[in-house]
Amino acid sequence: MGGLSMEEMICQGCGSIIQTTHPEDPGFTPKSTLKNEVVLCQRCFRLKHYNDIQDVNVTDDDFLKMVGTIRKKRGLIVHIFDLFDVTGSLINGLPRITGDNPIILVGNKVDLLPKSINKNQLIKWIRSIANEAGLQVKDVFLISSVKGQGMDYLTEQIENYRNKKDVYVVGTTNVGKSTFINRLINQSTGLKEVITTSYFPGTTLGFIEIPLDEQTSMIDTPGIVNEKQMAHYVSKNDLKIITPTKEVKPRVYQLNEKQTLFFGGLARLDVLKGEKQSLVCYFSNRLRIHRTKMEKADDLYENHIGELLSPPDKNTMEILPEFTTSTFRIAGEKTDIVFPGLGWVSVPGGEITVVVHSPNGVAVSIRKSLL
Ligand SMILES: Nc1nc2c(ncn2[C@@H]2O[C@H](COP(=O)(O)OP(=O)(O)OP(=O)(O)O)[C@@H](O)[C@H]2O)c(=O)[nH]1
Ligand SMILES: [Mg+2]
Repeated sequence: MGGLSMEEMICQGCGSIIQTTHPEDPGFTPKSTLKNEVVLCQRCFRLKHYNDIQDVNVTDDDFLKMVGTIRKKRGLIVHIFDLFDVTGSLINGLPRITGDNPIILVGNKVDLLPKSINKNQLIKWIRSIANEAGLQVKDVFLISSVKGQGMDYLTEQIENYRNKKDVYVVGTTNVGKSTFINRLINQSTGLKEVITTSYFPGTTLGFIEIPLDEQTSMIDTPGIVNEKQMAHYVSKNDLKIITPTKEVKPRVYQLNEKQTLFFGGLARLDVLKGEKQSLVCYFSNRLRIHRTKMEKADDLYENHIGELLSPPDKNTMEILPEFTTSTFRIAGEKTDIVFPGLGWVSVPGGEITVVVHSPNGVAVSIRKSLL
């Protein structure tokens, strides 16, 4: 067997084809590095060593096309999604992309949720959301790829469900697909951080095959871009603020009728009607929450968006879509009001009417409280 020609070299970090001619395109690396034992593209090298993201010429459509090739393959689809952003990270109509291959759903980042959360309730809610999204799934799992929770059980179950076939790990950008596979690699070989990961969406650029045995592999894939995700409307710096990195601490606010909460400047909740209540807010601990009177809220927003009410910052205010509002009348059951990609507010029983404001396209929903 002859040596690999350069065209066939794949960057181990992101799955792109290594090339030495187009710095703006995926897989670029200076010629001098080709003699290294492990070849990383320049983008992966910079991400790894300087945590600096380089934009490349790849469109959302390129990713979709690439992942769509799975339709013609046979294997188990492991659809990873983000438990902190279920509605933003579940892929509607996934079978259109992955064909009629069997699917299991894996909710990642369980470490971010409060420990007191009811796991069965959570799985039930995920199943109902999956149904609405047109997803028929074999099973649902909850894991933390960073902390390791649920990993052993999932590994066992993947072995069952895959029927000696390949395993395709798919999902929206940033849900932790590569982190998940890195953990598996680490468990079986001791090697650390083999695949490049980062808090920026769009890190993985091509398929990365990790052998499971002589015949079959687990395949990391580029994330699919979901326009409904809050992540697309904030700057890289703001993304750091809204993305929790550890268990979210509940923050409690007593709200009277005609009072308002702002979540940075990215979302807003008004209590239109109802007795005084304690609203419990579950958001990244770094996202500022601001309480005010409803009558002052519009002015406050006009005058202080990008400052007191941030994120967004002065630059990203421009790309943030206008707010749309929806009204929810809640009675009886304890209910969560979910702001996709940001967090949720838990409202105790009682009767209450709330008006929520969120960027157009990032639709707020409600669910039976998970706590
Ligand atoms: N808290 C927490 N963070 C996680 C977990 N898994 C991944 N992350 C973080 O989520 C971010 C994205 O992780 P990646 O593994 O790069 O995600 P990906 O799905 O491969 O993303 P793309 O390649 O862009 O599609 C990183 O900042 C990870 O550290 C987890 O279990 N818990
Ligand atoms: Mg990845």
